[in-house]
Parts: sequence; C-alpha cells; structure tokens
Amino acid sequence: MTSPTYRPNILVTGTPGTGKTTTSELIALAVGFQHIEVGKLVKEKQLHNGFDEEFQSWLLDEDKVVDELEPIMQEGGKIIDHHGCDFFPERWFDLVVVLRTDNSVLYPRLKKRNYNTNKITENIECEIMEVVVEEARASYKEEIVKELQSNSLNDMEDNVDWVESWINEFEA
Ligand code: DAT
Repeated sequence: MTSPTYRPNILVTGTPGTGKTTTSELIALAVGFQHIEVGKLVKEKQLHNGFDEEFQSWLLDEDKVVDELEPIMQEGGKIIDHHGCDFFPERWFDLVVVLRTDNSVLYPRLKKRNYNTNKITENIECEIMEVVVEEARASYKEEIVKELQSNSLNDMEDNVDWVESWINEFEA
C-alpha cells in the first residue's frame, strides 16, 4: 500500500491590502487546497482578547490560534492567509509567500476599504518599513521565503501561476 502524497502547506503573508485573500482564494481554487483566512477564523471562533477600537481590529490570541490550527495543518494542503507570521510554528510551512505592493497602489486600496486614518498610516508605514518581509525572513529559512509583487491583476495572475508551478514541482 502506498502512503498518500503529502500536500504542502503555504503561508501567504503581507501588509493588509497587498492581495493575500484574493490571491490565496485563487490559488486554493486552482489546486484544490483549503484557504484559511486567519482574521476570519479569529472572529468566528473568538480566538481573541477583545477589539482594539483605535486600530479597528481584533486582538488576536496567538496561543489559541496555534491550538486551533495545529490539527488542521497536519492534514497538509492548506493556504494560511495572515498579515503576521512570527508566531506560527516554523515547521508548519513549506513555502512562505510575501506579497508586496507599491505605496501609490496600496493607499487607494486601503482608502477604498474605509479604513480610518490611523489604520491607513499604520499599514502604509508597515509596507515602507518592510515589516512583514523582515518578519518572514527572521522566522523562516531563507530558501522557503518568496517575495512577489502584487500591484496589478497581471501580477496576481503571475503569482497564482508561480505558486501553482511550485506546488506541482513539490509534489512531483
Ligand atoms: P489582503 O487580504 O492582503 O488585505 P485583499 O486580497 O483583500 O488583500 O485585496 C484588497 C483589495 O485590493 C481587493 O479589492 C482586491 C484588490 N487587489 C489585491 N491585490 C491586487 C492586485 N495584485 N491587483 C489589483 N487589485 C488587487
């Protein structure tokens, strides 16, 4: 009897507005993986310590999130979508994709979401300071971290294709 193929787990991270959810959904559809948006899970399963009014976001409880996801990650074939990445166990991921967007493109995307000024400023600064990519490089082996530009729909299409090819190669 042959053992079932191990399907890799992928983290899609980046500053809010860089396209994590849209890109993750498209990858999941293309390859039949399960897309898990951590922000949504936190809200649904109440894996938080209340709501931050200033930044209009839930204060995520990292231990609860890890406990909830641990058995799910062991199944393989998951795409985790979150703007932070330093608290996930390193062993969970075979590939970490960091989406990047130019500020001139990111600003109107965040504005369109009706984010307040604090939240827009925080996210724009986060992208300028390369906070997420540095966090990813500090948390995972260099060879599994891949930075991809996400400025246009063309970029998005290329990124989905790139990840799909990566998966095919991984599973070959
Ligand atoms: P995130 O999950 O990183 O917060 P999202 O997937 O919700 O981002 O995308 C935010 C908005 O920007 C949404 O309206 C789709 C759009 N968008 C994202 N990436 C894009 C891209 N590469 N080209 C054009 N639009 C994009």
